[in-house]
Amino acid sequence: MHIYISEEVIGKSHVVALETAVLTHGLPYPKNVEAVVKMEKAVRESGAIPATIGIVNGIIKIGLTLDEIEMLGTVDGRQKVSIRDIPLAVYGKWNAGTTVSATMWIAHKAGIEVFATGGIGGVHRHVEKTWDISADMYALATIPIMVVSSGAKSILDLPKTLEYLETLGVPVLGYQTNVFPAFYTGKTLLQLRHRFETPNQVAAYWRVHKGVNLDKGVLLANPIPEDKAIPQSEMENIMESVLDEMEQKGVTGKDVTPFLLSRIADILGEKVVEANIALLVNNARVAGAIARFL
Ligand code: PSU
Ligand code: MN
Repeated sequence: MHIYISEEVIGKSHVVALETAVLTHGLPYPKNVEAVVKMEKAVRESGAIPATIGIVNGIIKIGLTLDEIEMLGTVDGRQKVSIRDIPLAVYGKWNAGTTVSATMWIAHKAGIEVFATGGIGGVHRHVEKTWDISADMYALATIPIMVVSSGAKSILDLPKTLEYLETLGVPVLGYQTNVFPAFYTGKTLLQLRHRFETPNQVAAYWRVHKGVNLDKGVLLANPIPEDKAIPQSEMENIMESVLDEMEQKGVTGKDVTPFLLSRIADILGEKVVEANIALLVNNARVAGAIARFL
């Protein structure tokens, strides 16, 4: 299958992949475009090359242009593509943003080793009823890429998400933190066993990780900058009502995550979008600093 790779990215080693489900389904326009542009800038400022990945008219692209980013952020009928949807998107000539699972798969095909996102998908709350577990878990278990994220989204069941990552054999490392961050908030009671302090240390770990050939990803958990964080209690106050609303409306499958994120932003307001952008940019910055050592 053909994957288009931009001139700037081709043949380079210090590249950071960026996803676009956050562009098509994670944030409202124009904040979505602003977020991607700021992430690319942060990667560059760290001394690496950003490779924003998405699907344009059925063509898988690594290194989108600004026009393509603007188009994907606005076009009617834009799709959210997870790993299983990639061939459907090519077949149907979709314009689509790629989730963590799809972006990891595409990035790996091009030899990219570092990837920045906001928060990965994971095991959902009420999983015993819904069986909703993100394909991001499966991708981390099968694709050797270093994923820099602010933990997993607070809409998820975080203890179960961590247990499942252990089951799947995916190492979870803290970046300057002893606890697993929860997306909008950096502080939780979920202890991590491994803490790294510098990009250089993480890069050194990554070289060993690759050498061992587990063929699994790594989750590097990087907390949101403290001044932008939203207290977990504020999130928990609204979670049950938002989940009830979702059940009443019959939202399922890949619509779940976009629905929950947008309802939380509706209820808690602008600061949620600002927090989301802040953590995305912070993850891009750290990912760039790690990629520079590769
Ligand atoms: N991080 C964000 N906003 C997002 C996402 C991550 O800050 O919208 C996206 C990612 O692309 C992730 C997806 O892979 O949500 C998870 O969707 P699902 O739960 O349907 O697997
Ligand atoms: Mn799901």
